[in-house]
Amino acid sequence: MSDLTLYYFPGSYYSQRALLALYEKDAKFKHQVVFIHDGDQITPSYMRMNPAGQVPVLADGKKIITESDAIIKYVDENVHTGSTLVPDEISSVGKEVARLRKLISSVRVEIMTYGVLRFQDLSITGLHPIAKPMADIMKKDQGKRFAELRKTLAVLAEKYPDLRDAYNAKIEFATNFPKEFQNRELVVKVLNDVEKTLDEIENILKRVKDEQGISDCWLVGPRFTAADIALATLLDRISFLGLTARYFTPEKRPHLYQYYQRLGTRKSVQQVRSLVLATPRMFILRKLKKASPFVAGIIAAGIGVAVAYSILKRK
Ligand SMILES: N[C@@H](CCC(=O)N[C@@H](CS)C(=O)NCC(=O)O)C(=O)O
Repeated sequence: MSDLTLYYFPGSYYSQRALLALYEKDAKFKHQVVFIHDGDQITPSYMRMNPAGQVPVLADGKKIITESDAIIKYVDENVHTGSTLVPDEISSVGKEVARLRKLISSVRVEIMTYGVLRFQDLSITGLHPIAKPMADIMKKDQGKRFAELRKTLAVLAEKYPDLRDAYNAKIEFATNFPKEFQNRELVVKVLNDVEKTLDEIENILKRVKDEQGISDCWLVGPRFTAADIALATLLDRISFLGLTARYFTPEKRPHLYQYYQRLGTRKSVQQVRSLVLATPRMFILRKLKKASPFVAGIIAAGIGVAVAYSILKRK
């Protein structure tokens, strides 16, 4: 296993799960950022790799793995460093990891995310600054945006007959999804349902702590597993949407609150968060590159020189 490339977008929920798995296993991999808000994922070359037109995708040489759960499994089985993320379901730990992943994945995170971006008053403390520009676009003319997307997809479906079904499936999604996240009642219900899921998680964390007698345990004990990867991305998304004050504070779900503080000290989580924070820089560089590859090269070289200079100065 020598030639891994992850196609992802840093802000994407499922990409973050794949990234966490790779970082947890200390895997060497190439980064290929797919700008999903610019339509990179619907280009014919990308759709041929993943007909769902979604991130993440893992390439291992010529082998392509789609779906974050499958990527986590693949990385776990094929990268022989780090600890086991998906224990065999024959064991009781394996069964519990599978049960918890299912529970956490039952949260309708797309509706939660787009719904709160759309109805920003549902956020308690305000969106993360990185989410703000996107939320503003969504507030303005999302009807137009989705209509334009459907038009583009229809043109592509016509032009590339081998991908017609895949593009048509995306047109269907682009027709139905806006109806869901623009339905305020549904968004409120999804947010209320999260309370129930987190109540269950809080009880589990308390039980594991009492039974195992350790205060710094993860979801199934001392070992960080794929269940923790699922929970880490959910909690980061809650924070991104300015909802932590609603769901976990020292008073409300204190075990979950402590768990979240501990997540922040974990290297893999820090690595993913710094990629998310670097997104605006990536956007600027991409725009420059599109405008003029020559100018972008000079700017990138300039950044390199400045970084090298500051490192030398520190020595
Ligand atoms: N079931 C897929 C879901 C992937 C997914 O929904 N990806 C989103 C970003 S989080 C995406 O690529 N959206 C762009 C699009 O659908 O066009 C997985 O687990 O990998």
